Amino acid sequence: MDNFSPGFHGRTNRFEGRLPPGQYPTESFPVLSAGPTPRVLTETWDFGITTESGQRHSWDWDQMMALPQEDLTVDIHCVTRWSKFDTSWRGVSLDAFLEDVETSADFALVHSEGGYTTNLPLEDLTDGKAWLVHTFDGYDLSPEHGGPVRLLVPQHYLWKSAKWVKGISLTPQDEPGFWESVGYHDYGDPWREQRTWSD
Ligand SMILES: Nc1nc2c(c(=O)[nH]1)N[C@H]1C(S)=C(S)[C@@H](COP(=O)(O)O)O[C@H]1N2
Ligand SMILES: [Mo]
Repeated sequence: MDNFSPGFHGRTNRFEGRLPPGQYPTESFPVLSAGPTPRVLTETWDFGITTESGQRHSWDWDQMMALPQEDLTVDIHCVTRWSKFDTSWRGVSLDAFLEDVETSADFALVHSEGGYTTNLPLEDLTDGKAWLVHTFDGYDLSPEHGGPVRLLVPQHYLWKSAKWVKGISLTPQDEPGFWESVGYHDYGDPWREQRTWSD
């Protein structure tokens, strides 16, 4: 053990390479909402995808729960600089929702209860990169964190992970969402530190 140093197997090393530039790790889970927390009931919940030709596909709660459920553990990064490692969620991959949706659109505008929106290239919602999640850490997702269902797109800053998600419109052109239209970066990659328009 020539190179043994105390703490080598300790906390700092465990997350090496997993903290994007300008971020700090936190154990807590802050709540960041632009408005009041809406109370969304699973009994009346539904989620719709509308294509560029106006075709609408929708799922109610039971139909969503009947789709393949996945457990995932991911790191999340907020543009306000906190990162949280190994968050665990259960939900449905966007791939499952998009399976029967015919589209040639390149962009998605995500809509939430309450009017919040956020935009992403459609390819960032496919191939196992995005989920609709209803469970956090083994419990029903709380209303403050977007329950009963939020989008989770961990490869982007967390403002792209729309809480209380209710629909996605697929569009040929990129349309900025709520924060993207007032100065947040259009794409929001934490590893390239794309926080604002000037990044
Ligand atoms: N519908 C909706 N989704 C939202 C927001 C919001 O205000 N409304 N805030 C975004 C921002 S800026 C962040 S950082 C994360 C915060 O998620 P949290 O409150 O679960 O930490 O949610 C994102 N999703
Ligand atoms: Mo945020």
